[in-house]
Amino acid sequence: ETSKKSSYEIVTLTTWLLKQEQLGAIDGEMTIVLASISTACKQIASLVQRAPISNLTGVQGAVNVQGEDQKKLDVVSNEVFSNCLRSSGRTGVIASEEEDVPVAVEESYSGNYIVVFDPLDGSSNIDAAVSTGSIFGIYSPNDECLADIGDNPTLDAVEQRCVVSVCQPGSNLLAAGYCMYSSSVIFVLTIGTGVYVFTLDPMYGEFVLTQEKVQIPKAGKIYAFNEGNYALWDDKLKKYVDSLKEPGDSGKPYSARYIGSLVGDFHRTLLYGGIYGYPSDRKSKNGKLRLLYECAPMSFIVEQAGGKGSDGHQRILDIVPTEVHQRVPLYIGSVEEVEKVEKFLA
Ligand code: P6P
Repeated sequence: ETSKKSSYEIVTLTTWLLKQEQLGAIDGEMTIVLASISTACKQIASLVQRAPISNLTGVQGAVNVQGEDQKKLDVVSNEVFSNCLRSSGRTGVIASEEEDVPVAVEESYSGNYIVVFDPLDGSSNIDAAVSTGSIFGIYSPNDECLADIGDNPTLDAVEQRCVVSVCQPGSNLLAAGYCMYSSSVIFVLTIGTGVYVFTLDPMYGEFVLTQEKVQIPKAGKIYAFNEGNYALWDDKLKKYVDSLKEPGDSGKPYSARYIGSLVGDFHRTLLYGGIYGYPSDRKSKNGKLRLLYECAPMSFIVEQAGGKGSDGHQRILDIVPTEVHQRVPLYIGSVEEVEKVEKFLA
C-alpha cells in the first residue's frame, strides 16, 4: 500500500527537486546542479549575515572586469559558487560576473550544463546590511555560434568555445533563479513550470516551500528607478517617469521604492506588482545591468509569473548576446507597467 501523505508534510527544496525529477520536468543532472546552487546560496547567506563579525565587509582592493571595486564578499561568493558547481560534477562551463571569461569545468564527469551567475548582486549594500542576492541561469550545452561573436584574439580556442557556449538567448534558459539575503533568506526558482518560492529555515538549514506558481499582479503603482540619473535620461523616459507622479484617476501617484539591489527590488515587484527599470542614459548607452546573468534570468522568472521583461523595445529573452558581459537597458515587472513605459519610449 503506498505511504499515505501525512497532513504535516514539509516540502523542502530537496524533496521538491526530487519530485520534479520523478515527474520528468528535470533530469538527474539538473537536480544535482540546482541542489549544488542552493548549497552555495546557504553558504553565502551565512557569510553575508556574519560579514561585520568575520571582517568580510569592505573592498577586496581589486577591480573586476566590470571596472567595479570588488568587495571582499564578491570574491568569496564567487569562489563559493564556483566550488559548489565544480564539485557537483554536472556543469560544463560556468560564467560569472566576477570572471573575465567563462571557464570550462574539468571536474565534470556526467552532464555538462552551462551555468551563468552573479554571485553577489548589490554587494555595495553589504557594509550597511541592506539586502543583496545571487542570481543564476542554466542552459544546455551549445556549440554552434548563435551570433556573430567575432574572433577575439585574446582568447584561446577553448575560451572562445566557452564564450560561444554561454552566449545564448534567454529563451534557451532551462532554469533560472535567485537567492535574496534579506530579513528572510528567499530562494526563488523556475524550471519552466511556474515560479516557486522557498524560505530558508535556519533551525535546520533547509529551504522550505512557501509559495507555489507565483503570479505577478498585472499592474502595480510602485516604480523602482534610480532617479539620480534623471538628468541623463532621454526626454521620452523623463515624460514617462513624470507621468507616474501625476495623481491618476485613483487620485494617488505611484510610490517610489529603490533598494539599489536588483534582487530586492525585483522580489518586491514580483510579489506586489509594479516595475523596476535600469534605463540607458547619456553616460551608459546600454544601461548598467548585464544581459546574461542578471536581465535574462530575471526575465525568464517574471514571464513564468505572467509578467514582462523588456529592454524598452523588445523582449529581453529574444536578445542573442554577442559578448559575455554585454549590458542592456531593463524594464521588468507587471505587464501593464512594462507596456506603459514601452509606449512612452516608442
Ligand atoms: P545604481 C547593483 O550594483 C546593481 O547591479 C543592481 O543590483 C542594482 O539594482 C543597480 O546595480 C544599482 O545601480 O547605479 O542605481 O547604484
